[in-house]
Amino acid sequence: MAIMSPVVDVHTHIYPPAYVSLLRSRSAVPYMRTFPDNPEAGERLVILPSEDAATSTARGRPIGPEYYEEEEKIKFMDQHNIDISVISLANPWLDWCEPADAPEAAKQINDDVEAVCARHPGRLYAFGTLPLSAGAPAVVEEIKRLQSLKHMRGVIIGTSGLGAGLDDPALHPIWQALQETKQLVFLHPHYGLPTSVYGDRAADYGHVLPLALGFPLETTISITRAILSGVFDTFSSLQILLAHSGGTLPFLAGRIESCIKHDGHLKSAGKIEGRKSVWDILKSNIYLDAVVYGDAGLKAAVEASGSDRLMFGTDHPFFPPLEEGEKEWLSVRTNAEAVKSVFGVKEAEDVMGGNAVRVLRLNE
Ligand code: 5CU
Repeated sequence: MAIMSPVVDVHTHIYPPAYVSLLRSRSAVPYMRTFPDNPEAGERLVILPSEDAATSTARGRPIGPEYYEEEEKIKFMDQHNIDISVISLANPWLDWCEPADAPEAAKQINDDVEAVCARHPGRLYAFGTLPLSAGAPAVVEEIKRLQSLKHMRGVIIGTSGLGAGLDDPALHPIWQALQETKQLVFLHPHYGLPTSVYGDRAADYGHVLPLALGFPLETTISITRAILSGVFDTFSSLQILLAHSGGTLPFLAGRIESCIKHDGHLKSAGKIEGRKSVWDILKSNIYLDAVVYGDAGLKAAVEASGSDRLMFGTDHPFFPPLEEGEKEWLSVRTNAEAVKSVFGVKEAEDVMGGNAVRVLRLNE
């Protein structure tokens, strides 16, 4: 009888105790707090400047134990038949942290997350957090230390890198260390696009424009800048997992490649020949999660990177059902159904877990 691969969720977040304490101690974004003049609002999480509206005591979004309690993660996994989760700190990580505080904060968060994983053997692994605001030497030190934590399988980073984006040469020692230690980089958006692009009526549409379009475009722009700057030519075995199926990279890869080939500035700088093409990079340096909520996006992803480079995810605890008490999450079902609809049995099994087990060594 064939042995089924476990179902693995590679895109699932947590705010561990050390991070929650930091958020509760702050009054500027990002922070967590209650509002005594509006107790029904409960505790709120405010992570985006646009959520920090001075006129509202119900700012941000409600935050409950599903964001920080490990038992809630396990309960969610059991309810959705997820065998293994590779948990990562949710945005905005330590991007905002004072440089002097960031190395210790990263260490505490990573130790917390490691302890959470150790309490659930075989069910939880993790991507570590980096003290990016502290600069490259501190980051490299934490990357090396992560190797001693048994459940760490890579790192999560935002699109700003050290503050100047992913085409910043100051990131090179970090790419080098990640390549050398064979740690997968999970690239995740947070900043979106400037709010002006959404127009005057954006607030009428809730969070739809920044989440549905801002996040994926942010990821697309940041990885394209990395590609254009030659990151994957210099660090040819660096591996990056892109959130939300690469934003729009799979769909736009042909256009990006064509724009490169038709660019006079790049030609005169001698940067068109001898580089890895966008298509080569998608097939040898990029993994994509399958968090794209539909067949069309998933087909673009598999066409670009191949079914062996796609991995199921949920984005838990974000996108919960709007109705209280619903046990099955629509967001999870939509992603799992798209995998079933697009792939045959063997490929679907790989995407749902087999690829993650292989790539992240979850059977060691
Ligand atoms: O709903 C949101 O804002 C988010 C977020 O902040 N991070 C994430 O991973 N998914 C949704």
